[in-house]
Formats: sequence, C-alpha cells, structure tokens
Amino acid sequence: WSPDEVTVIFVLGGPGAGKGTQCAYLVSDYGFKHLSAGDLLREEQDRPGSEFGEMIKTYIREGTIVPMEVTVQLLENAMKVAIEKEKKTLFLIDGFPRKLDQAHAFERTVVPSKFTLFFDCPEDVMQERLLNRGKTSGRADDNIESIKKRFRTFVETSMPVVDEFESQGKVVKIMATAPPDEVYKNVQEKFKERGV
Ligand code: UP5
Ligand code: MG
Repeated sequence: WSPDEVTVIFVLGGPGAGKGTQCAYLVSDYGFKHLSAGDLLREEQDRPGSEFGEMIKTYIREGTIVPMEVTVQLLENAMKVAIEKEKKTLFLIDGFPRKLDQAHAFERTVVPSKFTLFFDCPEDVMQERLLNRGKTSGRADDNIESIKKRFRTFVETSMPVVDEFESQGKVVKIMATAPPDEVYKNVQEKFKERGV
C-alpha cells in the first residue's frame, strides 16, 4: 500500500484521559480502524513464544515507553492486515506516538499523520478514573504506584510530542473532563471543522 491511500489520526492524552472510550465512539460513527498501541503491546506480551513478552511487561508496569522498534513494528503489521484484509484506509492510532523518536520514525517510515486528537485532563481526574477502573480491569498498571509513574512519563516524555505537533498546527485539543458523550460532541465538531 502507499501512504497517500491512508489517513492516520493520532489520539493522545494522559493515562485515563479517555482515549479508548472516545475511539470507540468514533469507530461506530466514522468506520475508523482503531489501533491502540497499548492493546497491541499487551497482546504481544501475552502471545506464547513472544521474545518481547517479559520486556513489555516490565515497561508497562513501570509506566515507561517500550523501545520504538517493537511498537512501530506491531502498528505497521496491524495496519497492513487492516488495509489488505479489511480494506480500511482511515486509522485512529491511540496512545502513540508517546516519545519524539517514535513520532519521527513513524511519520518518516510509515505515513505522516493528518492531525493529533489530544485529550486534556487534569491528573486528579485521571487518577480517580484509573483507580476506579483498576478494581475490575486486571491491568497490571492500574495501581497507584504505576499510575504515578505513568503520569510522570506522560509529562516528561509524551507532552513534548504534543508540543511539537502543536507547533506544526496539527493538534486538535479537547477538554476531557465532561461525561463521555459530551466530550464526544466536541470531538465531532472539531472533526467537522477539520474536514473529517
Ligand atoms: N472514562 C473515560 N472517559 C470518561 C469520561 N469522559 N468521564 C468519566 N469517566 C471516563 O478510560 C479510562 C477510564 O475512565 C475507563 O474506566 C473509562 O470508562 C473512564 P479509557 O478510555 O480507557 O482511557 P485511556 O486514555 O484509553 O486510558 P489508558 O489507561 O488506556 O491510557 P494509557 O495511555 O495509560 O494506556 P495505554 O494502553 O495507551 O499504554 C499503556 C502502557 O503501554 C504505557 O504506559 C507504556 O508503558 C506502554 N506503551 C508504550 O510503551 N508505547 C506506546 O506507544 C504505547 C504504550
Ligand atoms: Mg487506552
């Protein structure tokens, strides 16, 4: 496939900002293919015979960023399957890129993004959501120690990515504190303005 046949929108925001929740709405209304980098890493971690399983487990628990070669490869493979088997051309890439090296590598070697949907949410709100989800999610990083580390990585490592895209006029910023359906109304308005 060639890059001009596909549209990629990155979905960023702190841990628990609601990226996955909003992507689910967008999938049902717009027919996007939703690829969550975190979900792909968790699948790879659990895949029998994966050479990266233990490494991914450690990075996720510590809230740090898995080396980009692994994540970019998982995303590229998933995109290839969706393009060839499901005839998808519109992609929401959720929770990626969260480090500048990943952003540069993906846009150079896979496809440049159309824009980044950025969910802005204060830490206290995100913390409450994640602790609440942690009661049932089974996610190894939904505990207070991992959550604090994820917040730190987000501020120090991932916000520079948002700032760089912002300087290119490629960020659509949405406040994510309202209930999900209200947040989604704002998303739809912004998508309309951007011609999606
Ligand atoms: N909720 C959602 N929206 C709400 C709203 N508007 N009002 C009230 N409640 C709301 O939502 C989280 C919870 O909040 C849910 O219970 C939901 O019902 C509720 P969700 O939509 O899941 O939020 P999301 O932003 O997707 O949170 P998530 O925990 O998935 O974010 P993370 O960015 O932390 O997790 P991710 O899976 O992307 O990454 C996990 C780890 O993988 C990273 O820490 C990192 O170690 C690794 N990783 C990499 O190394 N590289 C990558 O490129 C990507 C991930
Ligand atoms: Mg998520």
